[in-house]
Amino acid sequence: MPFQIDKIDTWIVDIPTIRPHVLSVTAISKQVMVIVRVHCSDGVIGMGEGSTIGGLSYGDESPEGIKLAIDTYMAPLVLGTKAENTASLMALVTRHVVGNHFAKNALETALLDADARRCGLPLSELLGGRLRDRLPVLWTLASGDTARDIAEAEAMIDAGRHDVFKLKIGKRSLADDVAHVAAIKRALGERASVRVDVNQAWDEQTARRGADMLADAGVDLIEQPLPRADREGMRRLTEGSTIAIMADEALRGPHDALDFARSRSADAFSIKPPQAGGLFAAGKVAAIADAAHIGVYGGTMLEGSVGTIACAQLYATFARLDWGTELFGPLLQTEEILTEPLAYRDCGLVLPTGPGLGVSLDMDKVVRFRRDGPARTVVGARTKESA
Ligand code: MUC
Ligand code: MG
Repeated sequence: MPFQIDKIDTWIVDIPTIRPHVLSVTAISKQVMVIVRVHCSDGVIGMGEGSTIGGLSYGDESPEGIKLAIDTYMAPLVLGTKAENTASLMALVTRHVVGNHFAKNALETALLDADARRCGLPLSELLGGRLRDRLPVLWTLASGDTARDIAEAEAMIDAGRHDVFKLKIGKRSLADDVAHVAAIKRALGERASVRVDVNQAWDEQTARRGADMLADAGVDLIEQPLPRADREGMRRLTEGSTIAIMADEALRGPHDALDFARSRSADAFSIKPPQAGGLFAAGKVAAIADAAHIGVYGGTMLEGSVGTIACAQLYATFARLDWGTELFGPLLQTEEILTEPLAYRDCGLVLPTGPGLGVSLDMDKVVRFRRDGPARTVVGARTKESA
């Protein structure tokens, strides 16, 4: 049934985190997301999210830039056009807009959410079909303090919330980082798997020494140890390491994935729709990993609930999910902007069964946390809205 896109909202929403989250490239105390809502002429509204980590500290796009790219360049292309389907709209956008993967992902998600709601199907069914109803979810320890991280992990294990932990390292000296990781692994023992994410902070020689030391400490995996451009280094490291090496920031879509697979420059891929350029593109990255016998992992940009559930709808279609997922973003935030929070249980996330993303925005909360201050400037009509 033909319909057209009538209106696109893009709102920057700032949500505080429950504690500082320290990475090698930045430390954040709030998460910033762009919430996108696509209003279609048949009354259907789809939503998506564009989140980055620490403004421009982590990637090439900022929340402000995502909003600008959608408002100024993408929305005029799709507004008022007779929408055949999301693929055709996104092909149009891609013909006119180079790069801007995070913004494209946010818009594509909103369009796909609208399609799936219109069909009355969970988004995962449009993305190939759901193979699992629950995704394993790890927790990232990144307070910057060893004792606090151990206490946090112990509490998570006792509560049955997580039993796999990722530690953010690379900010301190190698010796200090290894001492930090080893202390945590010693404290948790066999009760938990421990992995590290270096976020590109090492050079190859440091990475080689680090991999040996972390193997001795009982660590299972090292994520993106080298700068994203150092593919040769990643290849040599993967070949020589006894611990699995995962590519993350280096994977910006299917072409990178193919290159990594051909040269066997990683043992595992962190699949991220925003980095890949959308849910379709991320699905292709996963397919390449699968075909190349490379481990599959469901990554996060620390999205809020909308972006997280969009990723979950895709990851639920993966035949293999060797390293689980890190879809814990909403749990790091002090506020929930959905009418019903996501269901985290037994070290995992339970997929919703409703149409589209399967979640609804709590407009009171969105209004309260919108950066442009509608809580101050808009009165009335603050009702819960089923998006
Ligand atoms: C990344 O590099 O993986 C995921 C978890 C986390 O703490 O940071 C993100 C980004
Ligand atoms: Mg990473």
